[in-house]
Amino acid sequence: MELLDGKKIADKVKQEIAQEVEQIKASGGKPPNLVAILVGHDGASETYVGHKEKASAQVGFNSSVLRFEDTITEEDLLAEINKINKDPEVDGFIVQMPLPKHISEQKVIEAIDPKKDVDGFHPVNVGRMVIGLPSYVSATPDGIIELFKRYNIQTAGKHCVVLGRSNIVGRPIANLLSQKGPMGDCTVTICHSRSKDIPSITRTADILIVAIGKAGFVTADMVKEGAVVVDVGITRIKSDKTKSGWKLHGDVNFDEVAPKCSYITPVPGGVGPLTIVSLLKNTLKASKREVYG
Ligand code: L34
Repeated sequence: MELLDGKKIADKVKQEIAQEVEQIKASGGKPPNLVAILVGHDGASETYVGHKEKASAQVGFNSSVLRFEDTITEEDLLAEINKINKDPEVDGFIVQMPLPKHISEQKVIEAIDPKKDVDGFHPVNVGRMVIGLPSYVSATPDGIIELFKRYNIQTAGKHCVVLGRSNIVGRPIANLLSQKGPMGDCTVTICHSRSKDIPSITRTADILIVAIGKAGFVTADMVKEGAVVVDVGITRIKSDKTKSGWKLHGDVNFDEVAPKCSYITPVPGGVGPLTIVSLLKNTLKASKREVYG
């Protein structure tokens, strides 16, 4: 069993990005500029946006967080998004999800200029991704592909089972892995809450990607010997054994599943750090006008 060390790979990719930013600056260009909008004070969102800020600084980007209270109206938030769409100084921006219940996430996503949508959530980017046109690919699926590339994991002809059909993870990763070409050519099965006999399906997976948000859902009996297992889930459970008072749990019961795997991601330190790095990659692309010219 080998660990897919997301932290290590993320550090390497950040170094590569930092070098490129250095070159841009050396030749008189401006560093990429990323803005993150954070509404309210959700603990996990604060952590994730904090990581995005820190990583942006590490690679030499300009970045800032625009904070709003969770009392902001949908109308006002949409107006703020419009301002950033028009701001020539901003290359890319994201609105951290989830949003308070009175704000439509879909409306917010559709208000973002696809050219600045470095989350790759806008229907234009999703549609372009699906048909293989240049696009911003959402960060978690892109991070998983990056991890496979760096560990030389073969995908062609493999059966990949994806647990979960969310717009930001399950559906796009299933799509990417089924596409023609390197890091694709998988036979893909998507399972979800209405699937029947999930264990009998996951047992046929050469590659198992789990993104359902249920701590410890995948147990040893659900996994084939030698499978590659990617755990996207992060559930915070109260604990008196950690400094922070929280322990993070993946969707996979790591201790019992890991011995059966050829490769497996840990939580934390697996997919999470690559999600951050893929956002940086998209922002660099945005500043170079690589996707839309
Ligand atoms: N708009 N909303 C928007 N874009 C995104 O790409 C996200 N996501 C998801 C939630 N909402 C979003 C993230 O940023 C999930 N996500 C995310 C980002 C970073 C990490 C995990 C999820 C991460 O850094 N994970 C660390 C542990 C962090 C901790 O201590 O809690 C890890 O090692 O897995």
